[in-house]
Amino acid sequence: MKGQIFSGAQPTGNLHLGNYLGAIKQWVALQEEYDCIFCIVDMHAITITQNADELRHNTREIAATYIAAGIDPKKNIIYNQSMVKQHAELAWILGCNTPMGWLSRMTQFKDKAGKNRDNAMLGLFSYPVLMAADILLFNTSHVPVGEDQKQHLELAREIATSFNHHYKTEAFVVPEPLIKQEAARVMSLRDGTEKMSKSAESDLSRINLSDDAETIAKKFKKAKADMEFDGIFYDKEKRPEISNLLTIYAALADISIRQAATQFAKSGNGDFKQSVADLAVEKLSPITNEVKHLMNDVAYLDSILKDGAEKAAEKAEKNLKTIKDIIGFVYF
Ligand code: AQP
Repeated sequence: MKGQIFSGAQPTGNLHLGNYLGAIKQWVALQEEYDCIFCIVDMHAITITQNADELRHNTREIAATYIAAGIDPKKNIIYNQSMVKQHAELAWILGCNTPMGWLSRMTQFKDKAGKNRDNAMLGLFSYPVLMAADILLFNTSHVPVGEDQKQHLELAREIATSFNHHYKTEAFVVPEPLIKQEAARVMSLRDGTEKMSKSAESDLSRINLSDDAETIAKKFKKAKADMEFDGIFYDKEKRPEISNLLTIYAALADISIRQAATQFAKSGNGDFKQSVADLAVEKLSPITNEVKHLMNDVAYLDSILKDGAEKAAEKAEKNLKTIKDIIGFVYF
C-alpha cells in the first residue's frame, strides 16, 4: 500500500520562494510515490486577522499555484480546510488531550504573539492542535514541510502517541516528517538570519510566486550581500546572505550547495546575483504565467476545491468515526 501524504499552505498572502522550495517542489515529486492530500489551510489563516475578499482570493490563488507548480488535481486531493468540518471536530477532541504546557513551548506562538501574549487569540495558541488534527485525520504516514514546521510536527507525533497510549489503541498513525535538507529554510533577502515569510513587512525580503521577471531581477539585485570577501563561498555564520543565495540557486538548479559554490567560487557578488535571478526567472515564470491563466477560470478552480473537499470529507469521516467509537461518543 502507498503511504499517505498530507501537507498544506496558509492563504495568508502570496506564496513565496521559501514555500515553493521548502514545500511545494517536494510535493510535486512525491505525488508519484504516495497518495497525496494538499490542503489550503484557511482555518489556520484566520489565527491572524484576514480581510474576507483577500482570503477568498488567496485561497483560489494557492489552489492555482499548486496546480501550476505541477500537482495533478486528478491524481491528488486539493481542497480548502474549512470545507471539511471533520478538521474542527478532531481538533476539539485532540485539544482535550493536549496539555497547555506543550503548546506554551511552541516558538511560532511566542514569535507571533510577541510581548502582549494575554491579548493573543486562543486560536493562535491552539493552532498546533488543529495542525495535528489535519494530519491525524487522514492516517498520514509522511508530512513534507519546511524546517519551520518541525516543532509543530513533533507535537502532532506526541499528541498521537499520547492518545494511543491513553486509549490503549493504535488508531492514530504517528506521522514522519519529510524535510528536504537543502532548502528546508529559505531566508529573507534582506536579512539572512530571518526566514523568508509572507508576513514580513518588506516585499523586497521575498520572491513572490506572482512576481514578474523584472521584479525578481530587481529583488535579487537589491538582496543584501556582504562585501568583505572575495569570491563566493558557503558559510552560514560569516555570510548568511550569500549562503542563502547559494541555497536558492542549488535548490532551483537541482544541484548540491557544494556544486553551486564550486560553480561560482571565482564570481563577484553582482554576477552571482544575476545568475540566481536568471535561474529564478527561468524556473518561476512558467508557474507565474499558469497561475494568471488559471485565475481567469474561477469556476474551474472551485470545481477542483469542491471535488477535493468531497473526497477528503469521505476519508475523514471514516477515520473520525473510529476515534468517536474509541472515546465513547454515541453517533448514528
Ligand atoms: N522560508 C521558508 N523556507 C522553507 N520552507 C518554508 N515554508 C514556509 N516558509 C519557508 C514552508 O512552506 C509551507 C507552507 O507554509 P505556510 O503557508 O503554512 O506558512 P508558514 O510556515 O507560516 O510560513 P510563511 O510563508 O512565512 O507564512 P506567514 O508569514 O503567514 O507565517 C510549510 O511547509 C512551511 O514549512
